[in-house]
Amino acid sequence: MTDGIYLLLGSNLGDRISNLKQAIKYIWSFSEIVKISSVYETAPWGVTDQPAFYNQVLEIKTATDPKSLLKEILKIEELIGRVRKEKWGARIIDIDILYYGDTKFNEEDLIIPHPGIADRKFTLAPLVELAPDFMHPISGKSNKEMLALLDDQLSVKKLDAQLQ
Ligand code: PH2
Ligand code: MG
Ligand code: MG
Repeated sequence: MTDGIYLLLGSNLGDRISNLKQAIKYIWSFSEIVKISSVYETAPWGVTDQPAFYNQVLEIKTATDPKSLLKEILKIEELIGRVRKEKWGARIIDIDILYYGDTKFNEEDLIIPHPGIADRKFTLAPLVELAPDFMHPISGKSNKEMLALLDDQLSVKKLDAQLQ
């Protein structure tokens, strides 16, 4: 069992809250969810001409190795109804592996830690809520330090509790 496995959920199509909840329900089928962040409403990053996202980070515990974890995740995305079109385009659900403990993994279809962490407030804000002092296994910087260093002007707002 590896500690410190963090997943990022994102949705910007359909009923975003319900999509996140469905993902959480399916993730329970192969792992224990240890912590769940607030939901954040975030301006679209990369391709900006698309609806705002809801993003949320989970800490999980699982015996599933990284490659099999990716397979489970792709299955869940499909079950919820994701259709892949353009890179960074709108989606019902996206589930990304941010960290798998201090594991470094680099293959064509899976890179761990996720290479975008340090550049994206929509990822770092919920991540810092759960794990401010968790250290990036390559840069050695904590999530909190990366967020403080980041200059990303795109809006990231914690959703009111009654809307989550
Ligand atoms: N995901 C992307 C591209 N852009 N922007 C926000 N705000 N949130 C996301 O989850 C997101 C994005 C690619 O996966
Ligand atoms: Mg993504
Ligand atoms: Mg993805």
